[in-house]
Amino acid sequence: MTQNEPRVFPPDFVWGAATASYQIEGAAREGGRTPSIWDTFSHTPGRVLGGDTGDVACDHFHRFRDDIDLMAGLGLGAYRFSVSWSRVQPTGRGPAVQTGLDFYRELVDGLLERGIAPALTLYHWDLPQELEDAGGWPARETAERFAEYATIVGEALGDRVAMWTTHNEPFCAALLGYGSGVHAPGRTEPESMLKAAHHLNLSHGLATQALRAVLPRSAQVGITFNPGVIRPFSDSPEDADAARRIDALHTRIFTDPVLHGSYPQDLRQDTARVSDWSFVRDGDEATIHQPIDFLGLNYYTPTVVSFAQDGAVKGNDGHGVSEHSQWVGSEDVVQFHPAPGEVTDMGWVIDPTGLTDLLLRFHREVPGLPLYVTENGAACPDKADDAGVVHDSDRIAYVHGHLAAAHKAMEQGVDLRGYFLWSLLDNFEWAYGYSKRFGMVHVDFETLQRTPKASARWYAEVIAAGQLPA
Ligand code: IFM
Repeated sequence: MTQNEPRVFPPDFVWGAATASYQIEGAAREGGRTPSIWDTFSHTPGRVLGGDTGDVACDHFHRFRDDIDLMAGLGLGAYRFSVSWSRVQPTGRGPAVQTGLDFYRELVDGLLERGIAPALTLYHWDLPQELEDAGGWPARETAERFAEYATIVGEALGDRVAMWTTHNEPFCAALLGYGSGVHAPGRTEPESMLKAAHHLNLSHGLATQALRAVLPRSAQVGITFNPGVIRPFSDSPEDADAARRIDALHTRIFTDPVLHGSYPQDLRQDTARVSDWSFVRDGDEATIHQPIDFLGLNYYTPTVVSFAQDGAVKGNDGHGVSEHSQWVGSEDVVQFHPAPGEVTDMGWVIDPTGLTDLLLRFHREVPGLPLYVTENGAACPDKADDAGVVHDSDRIAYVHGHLAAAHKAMEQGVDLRGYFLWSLLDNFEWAYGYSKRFGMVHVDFETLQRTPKASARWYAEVIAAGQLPA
């Protein structure tokens, strides 16, 4: 295919957009909802830029009907959202709260009425604070509680939601939450980080079993990862080894047990000085290795690493990986480098080839498993004109480039079923608060008014045409 030909997607390709509960819902203290770790973290001075919190966020809890109208106006075929555990089972134990479940039932019904398929994620990082107080993800019991929560949500919505995801980016929940501490709950405990990763994996296995027991047979169950696209700085064997170490810690710590049923031996060796991994019990890896119906992949930017000559861990890849790479191996051996090229407002280099590489990797690793891009998008320094419209040609170029990269992977045989743009709305970007805008719909955080950006209109045209313009 030449540069000048439009890229046509299959007629049943799923065109979606994604959000997450804590980033958009607000209504933090309504309907019996109790604090999650992100409520606690964001209310702790110094944790989130500008002291921003998700107390109000986009107020989607009250405005979800308007937001569904916006989605319908764009012609979205699917909407990926997450459920707030604290809203449906406030203490993380025991009976569900009906008002919480009613909110998600109304949301799902509203989507279905407009012909938009709901794609539900059970966990996008907002653990009920009570469970964190009882030990959080480093505690094995949290995995068991998660399976109970999965049953509650599965029983409530299984008759109307066809696409179920257990976790979004467990990398962030474990490594950023318990390793580097830049995300909630803000702990910096190397062994807890590894335990958290294992219990997130275990909870995926247990929740998948729990969902299968209550969902109709036609329901699709999967998980979303944000695997690193790790590139060695040079061709040297030392830099290849640095890339291997970070790939193990960032990606294979999750993908190997989930997709293949065992932890990588090299990861166990690399991390031997912080843990003997005795928290992995007999049978755990088999439990984690449940059959899944699809794999969700999130991609934003690649990571470049090298061997650090002087043994120091340096640089920052923008994800916080560097802050915990010091626990990989018996010596501190990895240096992060800024990848060359233009960057988004997050400082993340724009490199669509990484998406093609990522899709091809998992196409080869798990042949026959349908893939979705469950997140991809750009934070841009948006400026509204006098009419309040943002002309975000930078975001359009980013999405265009990445859709073309996804199409290229499909030409090479990748079974890619859909693409979810991150994000529908500007929202609470975790430790960056409201300072970073990823939305294709602008949100005025004073008035909460929504205004579609140029990218929203562009995406609607792509969806309507089912193809990317040349
Ligand atoms: O906003 C986040 C989202 O919650 C998870 N994936 C990455 C996005 C951009 O940082």
